[in-house]
Amino acid sequence: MNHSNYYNAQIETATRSQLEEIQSQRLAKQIRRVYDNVAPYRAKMDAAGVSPDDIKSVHDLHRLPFTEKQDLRNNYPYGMFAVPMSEVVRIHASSGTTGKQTVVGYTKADIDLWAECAARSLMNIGGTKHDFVQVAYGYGLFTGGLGMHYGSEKLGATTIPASSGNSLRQLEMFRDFETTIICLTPSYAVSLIELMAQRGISKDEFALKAGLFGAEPWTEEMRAQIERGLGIKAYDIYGLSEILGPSVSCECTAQCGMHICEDHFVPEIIDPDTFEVLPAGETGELVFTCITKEAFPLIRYRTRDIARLDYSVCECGRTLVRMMKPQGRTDDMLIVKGVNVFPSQIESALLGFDPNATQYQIHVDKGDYLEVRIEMYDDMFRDSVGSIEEYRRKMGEEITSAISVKASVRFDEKGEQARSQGKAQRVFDKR
Ligand code: DLL
Repeated sequence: MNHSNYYNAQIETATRSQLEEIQSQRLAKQIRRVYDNVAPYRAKMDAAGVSPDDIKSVHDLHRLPFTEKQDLRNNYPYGMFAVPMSEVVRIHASSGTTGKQTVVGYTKADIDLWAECAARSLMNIGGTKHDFVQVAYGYGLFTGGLGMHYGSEKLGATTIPASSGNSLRQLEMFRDFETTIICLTPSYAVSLIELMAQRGISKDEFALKAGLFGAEPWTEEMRAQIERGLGIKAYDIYGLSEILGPSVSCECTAQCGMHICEDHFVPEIIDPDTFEVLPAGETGELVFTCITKEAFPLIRYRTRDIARLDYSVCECGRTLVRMMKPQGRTDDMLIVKGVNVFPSQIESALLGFDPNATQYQIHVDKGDYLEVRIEMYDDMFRDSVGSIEEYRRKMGEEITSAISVKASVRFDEKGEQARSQGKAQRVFDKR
């Protein structure tokens, strides 16, 4: 084993029992802390009849009550912080689609552990201090920009704080600053690839080798498009503000699931209806417990993301559990004519049929009628896909068979749909 491949070899290659030992110690301490310092947690634990003394190991986790987004709203903005605000050196916030935004906070030590997780992510994909890392996630209350920025600096790479937007400048920076690693949302990457084609800019002008793409669901088919369009390896990175931001988990060069920083975040998979903890390998809602964070340590937080965990040792040598690509959020799941539909299923079918149909929207109207609107691109009907009517019919069939509910296809004019510079809005549910 070559330890120079890991940011923290001791943790990243620990045996399961070593990891559980570390997790258990940290969890017990954390539960005592939150019980003593966070009134809503104390109330919840008292109501559930659990005392901090009952929590001695990770195997006791299931005894603790869950935390949900509503708890954060009820205690807006700082009611669930576990340290005095004088210890909080930064806050971030996420708006979400409904209700008040969620405010999260970090102590100095929290920022350090976040930077380490983000540095691990970059190292997972072969990053070193010799890399030029262009961070094109938005900087600001969104965690993407500053999260990856600190990680890149921690790794010692040359960090380019581009933020998102200003797309032509992004491409100029790729070229002039000799960017080797990029960090941005997959939908923004698609917008940049399109701009390259429009401006006659070739990927050969760049020194890019890899990218960390996350903050929204994306499919294997989309990965293939991004890899082809930019001539790089495209890796998946996951996170959420409530738990940390980017780098809760990240793929390695094996591209087969994202290693969770389990020394900081203990994952569970539950059945979202019965709340029962599911056995390893089953698909369900991802739940995280923060065992080291000081300012905002959520316990058994229900992410609403649907995923599966794989505890087998990865070919990269890391033992940290891998979460498979989240299928989507329970909140984003559409129920159309009584059938559950994830937007990612539609993306897979769409790009499986036509890899260039990367600009699309999903519309559902009051009559439960599902329409996929695909933006036209140059030469769309020239090749194998056939005439416009043939394309519409075949694509409709592909999507219908993937989601088991009737879908129709409509073409939008080139340039009609809004381009993403961050998280793309794909679903327009008018019901
Ligand atoms: O999106 C943090 C982040 C920034 C992750 C940059 C990766 C890269 P939030 O804005 O709080 O935080 O949104 C979190 O986005 O619960 C998932 O539903 C979704 N999400 C994040 N990463 C992925 C991913 C950031 N790789 C929510 N695949 C999460 C699928 C993702 N969904």
